[in-house]
Parts: sequence; structure tokens; C-alpha cells
Amino acid sequence: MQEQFEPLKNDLILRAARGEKVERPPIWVMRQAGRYLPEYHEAKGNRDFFECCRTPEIASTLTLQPIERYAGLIDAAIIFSDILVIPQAMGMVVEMVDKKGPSFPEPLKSPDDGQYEKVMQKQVDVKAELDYVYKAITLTRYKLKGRVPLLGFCGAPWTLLCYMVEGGGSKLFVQSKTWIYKYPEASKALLQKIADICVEYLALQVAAGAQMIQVFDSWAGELSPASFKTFALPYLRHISQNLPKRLKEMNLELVPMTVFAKGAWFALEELCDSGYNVVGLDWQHDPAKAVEVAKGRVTLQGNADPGVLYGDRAAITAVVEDMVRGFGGGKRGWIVNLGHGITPFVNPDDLKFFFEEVHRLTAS
Ligand code: 1CP
Repeated sequence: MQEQFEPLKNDLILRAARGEKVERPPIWVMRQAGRYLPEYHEAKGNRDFFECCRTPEIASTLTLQPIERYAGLIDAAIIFSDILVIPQAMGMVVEMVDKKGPSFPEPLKSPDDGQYEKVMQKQVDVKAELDYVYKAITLTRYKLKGRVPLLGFCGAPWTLLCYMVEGGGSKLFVQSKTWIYKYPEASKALLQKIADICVEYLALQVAAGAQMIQVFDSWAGELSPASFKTFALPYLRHISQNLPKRLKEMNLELVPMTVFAKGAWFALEELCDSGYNVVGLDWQHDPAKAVEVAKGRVTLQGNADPGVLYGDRAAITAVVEDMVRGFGGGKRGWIVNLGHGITPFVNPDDLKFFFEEVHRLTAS
């Protein structure tokens, strides 16, 4: 049974994602709930990060913070959670270390290491293990009262494999490269298992109330074009092909799907044909060139350099002007975003100015 929520007052992002003509391009920002907001630190207190994700009341409060602060300027909420909840559901321990980021005490070392076997053999009950995410989504939909759509998300198989074998963030990707080049078959088996979990996880997020979903392949740019085609793209496609099937089986309406493969500029052509409605662009793309490649096949999302928010107002205005020009005004085929997540220490008023400039420069 699907829950009954208030009707949407602003469905701009859903229409733009489906390629319809819109009054103005919708805006949201990756990582819009988080460390740059003083109210985030206040609500989080000294609670553990994953405890916040697991507590629907707190997760929904954090999700709503940017919606409340930027009321009228922002067109989507994204559920407060993390991509690393999937490795946790697969049986791995993940801790969030203050000022350092995620850490796995026991990363996967090699295919004959007991950890890999344990992870591969575990039958993951995606409904039970991640129930707290679905509860947070449903609660957030009620609290949103139809103000803006709520996005669900997951990490892409390649990016999650990186974390599971590196044990955290990485600069050299020594373990990830060892896995794909030394143990390609074991890597593919793991990627496939993660991809199947992603499909079920996203379907259950939609059942709980998510109105659009995004797959984050944050480490796509670490791969060569050839290895991207082998170790990332097939699993991104698996998700875009199987999520709609799963939603139909569950008698749920289809939702727009976004893929964000950071750094994979070389694969823009393939990404435009990978079965997603929206392709997220990082800031290293020239918008006009990306529009030329996309040829109207998908809606593009992005892509201001998040670093511009450390600049002055004139710099922010210039970036917005460039983007609006590059994306052809944005009445069709564009969702405004940064080219990656907003970073800590940004002044929230500067993000507000970014939003205001987008509104000013895209008003009909
Ligand atoms: O508004 C939102 O977007 C909040 C929800 C959200 C999302 C979509 C969070 C909260 N994390 C994510 C996705 C996520 N998590 C990604 C994909 C997007 C991206 O590339 O930025 C990645 C790579 C992670 C992993 C992760 N979690 C990192 C990166 C570490 C590294 O390898 O460089 C970090 C620092 C986290 C912690 C985290 N996740 C979210 C927040 C608010 C925080 C900070 C926690 C804190 O210190 O208080």
C-alpha cells in the first residue's frame, strides 16, 4: 500500500527531468543538507553521523533544513542519508570519523579473504536492513506537505566497491585498481551483487515516497574510458533497466532517474544512452558542449564549480551567467545544480545569492 501524501505544489524538477518545457529551470544542490549549515551542527549535536541517518525524526529534520532556509528558492529535497548504508546492509562495519570521513575497520582485501566470501554469501534483506531509510523518507514526505519533491538516492556499484576495498576515501585507489586489474571476475561478481541491491533499495525508497532518484558514481573519473565501460557502465545500466521493471511489479509509478558519474567526461555520449532521464555533469564540462553531445536525449543537471561559493558575489554572478548561456536559457532540459556537493565552510548566504541569481537570470 502506498501512503497518501499532500499533492505537490511544485513539480518543476519532475517536469524538467521528463524533458518538458518549464517556466524556469529547477534548482537544488548536492549535499544541500550538511556541514556548511549551522543548523545542521545544532540538530546533530554530538550524535554519531550514522545514528542521525538511522533516526527518522533527525534525518527528516536535517533533510528539511535547506528547504526551510531557502524557501521559494529551492525545488527539491534529498533524503538525509549516505551512500555507505549499502555496504553496512551487506554486513560491513562503517564508521564516520569526525573530520576524517568514512572508515571501514575491515575492508575487503582479496577474493580469498574470508570477508569477501562473507559479503558475497550474505543474503541481504534490503527491506529489513534499510528500513530506517524508508521510514525517514515517509516521515519527510509528510513533513514536506507537498512543498517540493523528495529525492531518493544510492551509491553506484563502482563507487561503493572503491569504499569497500579501500576502507575509506582514497587518493591513489591502489586497492580498487588491484581488484579490477588482478581480480576482474571477483570484482564483477561484487559489482553485480551491489547493483541488484541498488535496484531493490531504490524501489523500496520509491514505495516509501521518493519521487525521483539519483545514482552517485562519485569515483567514475578514476577509471579509464575502457575500464569505465567494463566496471561502471554495465552496472549503471543494470539499475536503469531493472528499477522500472521492479516498480511495475510492485504496482508503483515510474520515477525520473538521474545518473551522476563524476569525472567521466569521456563517457558523456554513453551516459546519454544509459537509460537515465537526467545526466548530472561535474564542473569540468563546458555546458554548451555537453548540450551539443546530449542532443536533447536527456535532461542535463549541473554544473557550477562548487568552489565559486568561496568567491565574491561578482564571481558567483559570472558563473551563473555562463551556465544560463551555456544551457541555452534553461526552459527545457536543464536542472540547475553545482558540479559536485557543496563543501564545508561555504557561507549559507552565498548559496542563497547563487539561488537568487539563478532565479533572476532565468525569470521568464
Ligand atoms: O543533502 C544531502 O545531499 C545529504 C545527503 C548525503 C548524500 C546524498 C550525504 C550526507 N552524503 C551523500 C552522498 C555521499 N556520501 C557521496 C556521494 C556524493 C558525493 O560524491 O559527494 C559520497 C562519496 C559519500 C561518502 C561520504 N560520506 C563522504 C566522502 C568521503 C570521501 O571519500 O571523500 C563523507 C565526508 C561522508 C559523510 C557525510 N555524508 C553526508 C554528510 C552531511 C556527511 C558529513 C558528516 C559530518 O561530518 O557531519
